[in-house]
Amino acid sequence: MLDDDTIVALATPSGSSAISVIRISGEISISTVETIFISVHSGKKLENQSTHTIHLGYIVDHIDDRRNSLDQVLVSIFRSPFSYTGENMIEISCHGSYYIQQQILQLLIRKGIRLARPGEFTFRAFLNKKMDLSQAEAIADLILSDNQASHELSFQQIKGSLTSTIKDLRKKLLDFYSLLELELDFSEENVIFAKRSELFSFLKDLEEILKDLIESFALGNSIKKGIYVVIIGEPNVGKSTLFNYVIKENRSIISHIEGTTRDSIEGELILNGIHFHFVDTAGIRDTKDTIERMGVRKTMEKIQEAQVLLYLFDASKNDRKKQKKIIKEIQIIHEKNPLKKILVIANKSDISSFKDFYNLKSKVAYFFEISAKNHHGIKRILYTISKLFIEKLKEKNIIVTQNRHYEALKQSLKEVLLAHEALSKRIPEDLVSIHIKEALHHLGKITGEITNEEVLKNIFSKFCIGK
Ligand SMILES: Nc1nc2c(ncn2[C@@H]2O[C@H](COP(=O)(O)OP(=O)(O)OP(=O)(O)O)[C@@H](O)[C@H]2O)c(=O)[nH]1
Ligand SMILES: [Mg+2]
Repeated sequence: MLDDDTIVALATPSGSSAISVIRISGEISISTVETIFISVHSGKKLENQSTHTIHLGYIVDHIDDRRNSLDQVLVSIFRSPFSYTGENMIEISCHGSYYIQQQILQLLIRKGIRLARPGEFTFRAFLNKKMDLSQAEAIADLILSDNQASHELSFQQIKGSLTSTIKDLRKKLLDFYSLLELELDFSEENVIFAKRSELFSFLKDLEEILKDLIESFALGNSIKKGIYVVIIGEPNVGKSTLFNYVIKENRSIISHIEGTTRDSIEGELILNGIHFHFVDTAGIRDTKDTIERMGVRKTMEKIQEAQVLLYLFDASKNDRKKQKKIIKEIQIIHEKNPLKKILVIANKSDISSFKDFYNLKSKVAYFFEISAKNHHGIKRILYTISKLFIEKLKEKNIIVTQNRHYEALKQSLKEVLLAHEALSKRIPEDLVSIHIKEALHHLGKITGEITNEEVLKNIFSKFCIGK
């Protein structure tokens, strides 16, 4: 799978900037750059320089034509195996003009170096065992991360915490597998190599660890993609007023007319390093208006997407009967969506004389009184939302963020449970062994110890060129 030709790509964005970096990786990278580089110190040869050194000089079309230099550059040398890809590598830092970038690239291509495909540098690093697959995937995530939380998640994965947990589990499982296979080889002698009690308790521990990792995916995935906070409630309770204030933009129309918002509108906010998508929705009510009904249907869909629901009501129109209705509605939403956090918010406290929310407060997990119009009490809501996720993040040592890992963990858990069951029912050893082998296989897919070409292609095609 590893091409042995030498590749080049622009590692920085194309277009003007202060500096651009051109990366070259492969056997002939140093010797090729040698043919277009003249050091400021006459007679200095790149081929004779040690790894991890930087050299100032000029890029020229022909090494003998010193007068027509294209740019003054810095050239960094990384010799195999001490480089990102594990191959000989050179990075040329040139001035960031589109013309210079293209000229240097074309010069190198004329010298027999080819343009890299997306993710090819990292792919080579993976094939040369500089990193495993989960670390390579985390690099793609790191480049895309736009907030502190998703940055932390991808960086933790690059450092290899998921890798080392999976490798450790796999090694122990492999030991048991080998012993069980040995027993099968000696089946006529009826000997036991793998202690059943130890295997039993290991499978139990493994189950717990896998369940924990699987569970962490919901959090990891929502942090990577941004957490959906959907504002719902009857018409005219102040949803759009709250929404506009939170996202610091007048995105939604506000009016005293019921049914003003007809479509759901999204706005972004980063709170304590976590990315949130806030969604303003059409107020929920029975209506004959076709467009408004479509809006209400859309609100119902947005509720499904949400991790957090802000249920708003008008405190100035509150009475005990209304409170009963609210409690009932929250209960229904909660039963349908047990994992979503629901924050109940009494708005328009500035004009409300009704202060007795005791019944309601005691029935719901989170209760706030605010005035969206006067911006009172909103900070406390935002603080509560971000705290919900920061605490969850702190609870977990490792958080799974990739769908591919999540699927592999689920398949692996299924096999571990089957192995456990087979063992407790005293089903013949060879069946236990088959399930353990399958569990090993699925765990191996995460780190890339077991892969197929299609999976690799898919993973690396998501990278940008130059990474
Ligand atoms: N006094 C007072 N009025 C408010 C407050 N929040 C919103 N309003 C007013 O209530 C009316 C409705 O506000 P919106 O934000 O449009 O309400 P909505 O829930 O988005 O309404 P729909 O889009 O129709 O579902 C407007 O006249 C707002 O100015 C508040 O805290 N206090
Ligand atoms: Mg509205």
